[in-house]
Amino acid sequence: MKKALITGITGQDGAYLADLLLEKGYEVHGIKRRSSLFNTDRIDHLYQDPHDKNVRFHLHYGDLSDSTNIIRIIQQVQPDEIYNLGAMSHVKVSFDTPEYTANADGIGTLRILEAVRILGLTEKTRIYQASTSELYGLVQAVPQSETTPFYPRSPYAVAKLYGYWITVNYREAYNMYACNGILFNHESPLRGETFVTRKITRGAAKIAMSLQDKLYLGNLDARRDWGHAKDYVEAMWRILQQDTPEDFVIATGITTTVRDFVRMAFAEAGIELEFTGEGVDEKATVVSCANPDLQLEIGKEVVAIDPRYFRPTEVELLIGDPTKSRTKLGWEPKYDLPALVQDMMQADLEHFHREKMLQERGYAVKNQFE
Ligand code: NDP
Ligand code: GDR
Repeated sequence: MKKALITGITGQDGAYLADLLLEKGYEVHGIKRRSSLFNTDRIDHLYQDPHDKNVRFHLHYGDLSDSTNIIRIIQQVQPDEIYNLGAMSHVKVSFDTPEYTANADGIGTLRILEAVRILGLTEKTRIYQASTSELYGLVQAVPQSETTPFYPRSPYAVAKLYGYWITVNYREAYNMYACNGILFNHESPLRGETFVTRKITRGAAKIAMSLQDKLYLGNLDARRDWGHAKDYVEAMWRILQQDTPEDFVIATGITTTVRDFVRMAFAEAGIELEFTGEGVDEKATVVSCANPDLQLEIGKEVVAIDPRYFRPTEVELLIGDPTKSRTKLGWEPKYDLPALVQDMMQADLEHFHREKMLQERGYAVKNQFE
């Protein structure tokens, strides 16, 4: 039985990847951080009682900023594959916590590679590094492929640039099976609530349920190449099953503005929007509502701009070239953007429908921090 170790198992991708590897018959080990509240919501369905026989899912406390802990866990698990997904992954927040981001996302990658080298596991253990389309940053050429030059535009992207190159360097210097997946944005109903797609689907669902008045966003002109996380974790696994270690771009090849994502999300709830105004004065109002159960006035302003969500330096356009992954990995995404938006909206509409019923019966308190 193959053993996999996943850092960042409590995150969006960690949860989908753990599902996939368990289905494939792996023994799966994950590193979770200690937190004052439970942080395992996304993987609770995978829990196996450690007292049972043949348990194939194990969690270890740890942190990418602690080398001793990383070395000890890798020594104990002796993994065939390591998926390094742990990271401070929010681009905007990385401007607030640049040093921590460099430590976790940059040096954290080095810690994994060094642990494998120190423990003499270079021939046994294959390593996947979660690299990102944010490396391309300021547009040099489109679509972006494995050979497009990088120009990172945030402390997050700069930290990930170190992670990318140290992975390449360890592959070349020590003959390790270490690969970068340069993944473009991928989303799902498990996406963190402050990334733009999930913020939009949650906002649209809450506005439809009259649980929220307005959704405040930043740059609506930004374009992203959005896919579904379920498809992208399959690509991660395929990258580690090749004969020779290489780096791959994983993307759909289609780019869409944030504004159009907003339109599509509201349309899933039967709400048609019209955008007017420019820059910070841009807003979206309701033009029609196909669902008679929703109490939404025509003309109501439901989306506005809050400059708080602008970034000091922005990545305006991402569009990936998936040719290499399609030809060499045989990877094809199953979800297109409309299917992704539908999946996310259905989940959030269901969630907030329940939430509304609980609030109306006095069983739930509105979370003011949302
Ligand atoms: P999430 O933010 O959902 O998950 C990040 C995970 O990393 C969480 O489990 C988090 O733990 C953990 N983590 C954070 N800091 C540390 C640390 N210091 N030590 C150990 N673990 C830590 O991200 P995604 O699942 O979306 O992304 C997975 C990886 O892929 C990340 O590295 C991200 O940068 C990268 N990536 C993501 C893309 C995307 O579009 N989703 C695209 C390209 C790359 P906790 O739950 O406790 O916070
Ligand atoms: P990104 O994702 O920065 O691409 O990083 P995010 O969803 O945060 O932003 C995408 C684009 O939307 C614009 N935007 C807003 N973003 C947020 N979060 N909130 C808003 O209110 C808002 N309004 C507009 C942003 O300016 C940006 O242009 C994600 C992360 O998962 C990284 O870890 C990963 O490496 C990259 O995707 C690929």
